[in-house]
Amino acid sequence: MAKFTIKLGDITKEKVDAIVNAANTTLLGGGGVDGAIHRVAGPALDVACARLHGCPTGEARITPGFELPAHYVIHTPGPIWQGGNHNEAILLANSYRNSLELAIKNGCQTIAFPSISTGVYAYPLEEAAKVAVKTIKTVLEQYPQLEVTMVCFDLQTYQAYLGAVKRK
Ligand code: AR6
Repeated sequence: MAKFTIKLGDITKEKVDAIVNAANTTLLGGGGVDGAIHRVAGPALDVACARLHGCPTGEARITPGFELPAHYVIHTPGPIWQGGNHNEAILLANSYRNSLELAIKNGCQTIAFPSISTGVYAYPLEEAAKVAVKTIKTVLEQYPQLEVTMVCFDLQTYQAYLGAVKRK
């Protein structure tokens, strides 16, 4: 049976096959979790990302994890919240689903996600958690070997994802 866990923590410390990065469409790094991942992975990640020449919102790209404990980093730009009528929910679901599918294609079984789009990109937390949990659970039904963890950086985020799991 697939495992789905919500935890509080720092995703750069996760010893998993792949961590997901809440990136931007340039893939050239930024603040938030993206900045933290690039700092710990080291400059080789910047070089690998530059070679990818960006990524459209909702799609995903893979690189090695370099100095991170995770083997791979999967980079996905989530949607910027623009009020909710700009395909935000579909694009956010695409980010989760495409990241999982790319991880599976690369033989990953253990995958950790941050809360995509709920920081700088201002996606309302409760709504984002609902989309994330629903999308991850749907993929997990087809892939019983997977172990997916949501790594929440603060208590409010942790509680929102726990709530979304309970309500499902
Ligand atoms: N581990 C886990 N989660 C973290 C960590 C960490 N080390 N650090 C921050 N978070 P954000 P976005 C949480 O803003 O909204 C970047 O500049 C954070 O508390 O990182 O998708 C990119 O380059 C929040 O809950 O990502 C883009 O330009 C969550 O990660 C833009 O920000 C996401 O917040 C993407 O914005």
